[in-house]
Amino acid sequence: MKKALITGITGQDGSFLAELLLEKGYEVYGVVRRSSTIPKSRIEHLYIEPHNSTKLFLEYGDLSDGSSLRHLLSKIQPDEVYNLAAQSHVRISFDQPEYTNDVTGMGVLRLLEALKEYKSYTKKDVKFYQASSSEMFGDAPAPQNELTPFRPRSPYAIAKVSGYWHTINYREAYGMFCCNGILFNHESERRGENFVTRKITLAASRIKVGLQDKLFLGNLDAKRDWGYAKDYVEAMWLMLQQDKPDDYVIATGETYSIKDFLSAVFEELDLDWGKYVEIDSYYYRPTEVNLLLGDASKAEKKLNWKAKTKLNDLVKIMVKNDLLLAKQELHNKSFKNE
Ligand code: NAP
Ligand code: F7E
Repeated sequence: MKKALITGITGQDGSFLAELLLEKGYEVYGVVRRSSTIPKSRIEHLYIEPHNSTKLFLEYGDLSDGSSLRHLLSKIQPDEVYNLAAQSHVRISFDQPEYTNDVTGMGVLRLLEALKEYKSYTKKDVKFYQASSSEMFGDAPAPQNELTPFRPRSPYAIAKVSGYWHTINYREAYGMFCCNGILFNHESERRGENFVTRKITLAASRIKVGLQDKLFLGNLDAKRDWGYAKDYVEAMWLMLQQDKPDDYVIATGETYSIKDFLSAVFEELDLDWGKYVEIDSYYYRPTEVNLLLGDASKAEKKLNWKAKTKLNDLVKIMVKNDLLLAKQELHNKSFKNE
């Protein structure tokens, strides 16, 4: 039975990847960091029907703590390591640039060093996936593919560029099986609530049931190539099943503005977004990435991977989930008032 170690298992992608690997018969080990709350809502369902997983194990560790990473490798002896952990919020990286660089950039180096050391005494070449990002392209001209030079425009993007190059360097310098997945934005019903898509689907749903009357947003003109996270974790796994390690762009090949996404969500709920949305400069970034549009033809050719979920279907999935949450919230509120 194969063993996979996932950093960032409590996040959006970590939860979908854990699900996928458990379905494939893997034993899955997730790294969780100590915090004052227990952020496990995205993976709790894996312990109950229909998953009922007895092959999912959580271990404490942190990308800022190299010794915890070395300890976990020797304890678990994984076949594959997926590094999904990061301070992943672009705007917040402007508020916390040093911290973001430490976790999102240096964290990759710490993990790769731990893997190199592990290889030196076990001779085992663990396969390594690095969660690289389309943010690394910044304002490089679209469409962006594996050959497009990076022009990062945030502390987050710069940290990801460093993680990307460390990954390639360990592949070339030490012959390790290291891959970069350069993933364009991907969303889902499990997306963090302060990323723009989920912020919109949650707010629009609460507006629909009368729990909220305004939604404050920043720049509505930026364009993103948005896919569905469940499709994208499959590409991560495929990269580690190839004979040779390589780097791949993963994207839908379609781009839409935040305004387009807003319209689609409010239309799905029969609402006019113009009546509810206000612009708040707080959400603007000092430097913006205006246009991301990925060309995933290499992944299509070599991994036989293609995005399955189009934007309208993604909107439907997210709105359905968040409308249900809003209705539950309303119900709980009226129940308490009785
Ligand atoms: P996410 O929901 O923000 O999840 C981030 C995960 O990293 C969480 O599990 C978080 O744990 C963990 N983490 C944060 N700091 C850590 C630390 N110091 N040590 C260990 N774990 C830590 O992110 P996501 O959307 O799933 O994205 C997964 C990865 O792909 C990230 O690296 C992100 O930068 C990258 N990426 C995402 C996208 C996208 O569109 N979603 C696109 C390209 C690349 P807590 O639960 O404790 O906070
Ligand atoms: O912003 C604009 C904002 O925070 C998208 C991360 O997963 O994908 C994500 O990064 C756009 C930007 O995602 C609000 O200015 C307007 O242009 O949802 P976002 P992101 O910055 O693209 C990449 C690929 C990653 O790697 C990252 O980890 O939406 N925008 N108004 C807003 N954004 C937010 N968050 N909140 C607003 O109110």
